[in-house]
Amino acid sequence: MTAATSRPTAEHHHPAAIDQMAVDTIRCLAMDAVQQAGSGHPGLPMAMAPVAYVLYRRFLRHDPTNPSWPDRDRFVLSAGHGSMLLYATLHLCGYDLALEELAAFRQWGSRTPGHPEHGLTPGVETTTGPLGQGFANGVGMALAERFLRMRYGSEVIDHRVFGICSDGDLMEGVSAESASLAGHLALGRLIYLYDDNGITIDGETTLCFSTEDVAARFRAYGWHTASVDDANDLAALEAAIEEAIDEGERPSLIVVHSVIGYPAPNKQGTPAAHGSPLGEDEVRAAKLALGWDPDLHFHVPEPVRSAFADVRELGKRARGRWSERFARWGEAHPALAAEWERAWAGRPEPGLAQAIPRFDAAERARMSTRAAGGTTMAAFAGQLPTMVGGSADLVESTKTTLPGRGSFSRTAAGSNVHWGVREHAMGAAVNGLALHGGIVKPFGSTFLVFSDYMRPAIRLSALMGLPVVWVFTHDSVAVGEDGPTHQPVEHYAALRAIPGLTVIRPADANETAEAWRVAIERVDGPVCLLLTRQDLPVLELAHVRDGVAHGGYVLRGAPARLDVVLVASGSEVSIALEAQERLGGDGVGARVVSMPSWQLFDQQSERYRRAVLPRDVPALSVEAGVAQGWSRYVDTTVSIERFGASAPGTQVMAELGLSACDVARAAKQAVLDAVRA
Ligand SMILES: Cc1ncc(C[n+]2csc(CCOP(=O)(O)OP(=O)(O)O)c2C)c(N)n1
Ligand SMILES: [Mg+2]
Repeated sequence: MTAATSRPTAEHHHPAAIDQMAVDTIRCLAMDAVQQAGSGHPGLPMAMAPVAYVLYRRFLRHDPTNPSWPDRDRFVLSAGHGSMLLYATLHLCGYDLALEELAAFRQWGSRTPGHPEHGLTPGVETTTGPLGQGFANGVGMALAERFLRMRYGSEVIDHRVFGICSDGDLMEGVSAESASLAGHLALGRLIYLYDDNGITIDGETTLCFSTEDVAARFRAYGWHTASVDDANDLAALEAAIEEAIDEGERPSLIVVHSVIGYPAPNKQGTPAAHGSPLGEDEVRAAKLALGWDPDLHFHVPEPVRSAFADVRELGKRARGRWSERFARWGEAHPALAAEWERAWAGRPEPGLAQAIPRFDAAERARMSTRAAGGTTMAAFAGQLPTMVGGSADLVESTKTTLPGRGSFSRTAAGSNVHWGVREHAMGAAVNGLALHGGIVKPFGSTFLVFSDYMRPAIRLSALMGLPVVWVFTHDSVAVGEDGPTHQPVEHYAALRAIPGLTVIRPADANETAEAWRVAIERVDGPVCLLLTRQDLPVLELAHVRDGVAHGGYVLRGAPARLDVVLVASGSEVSIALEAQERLGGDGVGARVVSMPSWQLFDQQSERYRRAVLPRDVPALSVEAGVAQGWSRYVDTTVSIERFGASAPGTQVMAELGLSACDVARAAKQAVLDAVRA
């Protein structure tokens, strides 16, 4: 009989003893789950159990029975490898996450995947695992909180964002970028606890990080910092968190010194505790060190279970008080309240369809799609009062300003965020805006070529199904003189390869306006708009706009006999139209299909797709990038299989084989090949 099993019931325990028992329960649940799964990360949960416990039991305003209450505090486990810390804590708090789910850690179909995934596990606010992403998501969440608080008032939105981050998080550039921005914008509702354990996978941080004074770096960013010498000192943790809350103005980083894998006697303090099960013997030894019965697995002592009842009770009361405040506020401000409801549903104000502009070729024959995008944003801005976003220091170029809506700064909650030259942080913070809720539509913009700098965040926006918009301009080698470093060629293919990301590359101003409408109306995933720097003809055809939602459509049919189909996207559509005329002159009947979006086209019926791309007619794609992937639609491709060059844009396009003449020649060859075959 061990000390643990002979312990009396809750009422005989000093509160401090209950605290300790609860912290140790988290530790044991984590050890057991990782051991049972045969994989996972026990070290962080064991060491940081006191931090999670103190946060969830004493500070976090949350209601386990209602994980999506708008004014809840957010918690972000940026060091997602420590997922068992979160799962164990959520379970104890009474979230809908049964002990069986913990026992099915990392198994197919469980709600306890290796790293936390938003939308899968109740109480998990974001998907992270790529280090640093969660940290930067939290910055976006704090930005959303400030924006909404200043728009709707603190009766209805007034909360904090807490998080735990690790050495890896703080080595990653994305956390540095976003911390710099958070400091500049004085996002004082943001409080991170840094697991300073001196260990990463490769060994001690003396290998590559320990020279850096992280706290000093954060102070230089404009953060408040504090430190706790021993992660097991609950009183010190509470004091540091209280101090961070009182700080109010600056975001806070609390450096918590911990021992990874505590109290496993042989593996604590070593990388061996990071990412693999401790082993049966070491788990037993660790449980014994805690005074627990080593034969008990997935055990939650009754006093601990009952102790967490107050978390649910307090949470319910806090949410109840909020609901009352919200109801009173709604009565006093019915119009704002209706707007709030739509915003939290991710919907625009009524009148979006009428607000989307039409472009008349008679008025303006040529226009870049970035300019059309800017005009469109200005036109629908009134329908999206909580739209927040901006550019990574290229707003003059990407033309993504919401006119009249001001800049977001430390003193004003404007809609236009100046992300600075921080693409990666922009991406992750835009995801955070969406994750927070109430912001319709968060967006980020830069040159297409720099999407590489934020690709991890784009990928996660798709993985999480977030309704964000990525606006990438300067979308081809036609940008010209800036040269190959600034000329995307592989980027269309790279973005289309991301599952769940709707990529739209409109052919003219009208397709651009329609692309924005599609983007605004999509509530379950990200949309990426690829827009040109250079002017393009404004297409006069009546059905141009309607076609976009179908992803691909017949823009201009063959005059008589159909010999070949030219399929193009974006700026190459007008080249295809020109080629069509040339071909007609030579007696070849060509149809031009505008294909702004593969993803949207693929969602159409087989019948529709076959009507656009008949099986028995040769088809040719025309796009100013690598051909990778086009073979699923066409027989032949006109593409660019190299990097671009520094020269005027029209010349680069022509030199690289993207003139109407080249397209017509390739089309004739395709017709010949089809006859021979
Ligand atoms: C972007 C990214 N690179 C690499 C990894 C793989 N990885 C997971 S945890 C980790 C570092 C572990 O060190 P630390 O963050 O200090 O966590 P600790 O071991 O102290 O729990 C690495 C490299 C990752 N998850 N994300
Ligand atoms: Mg570490």
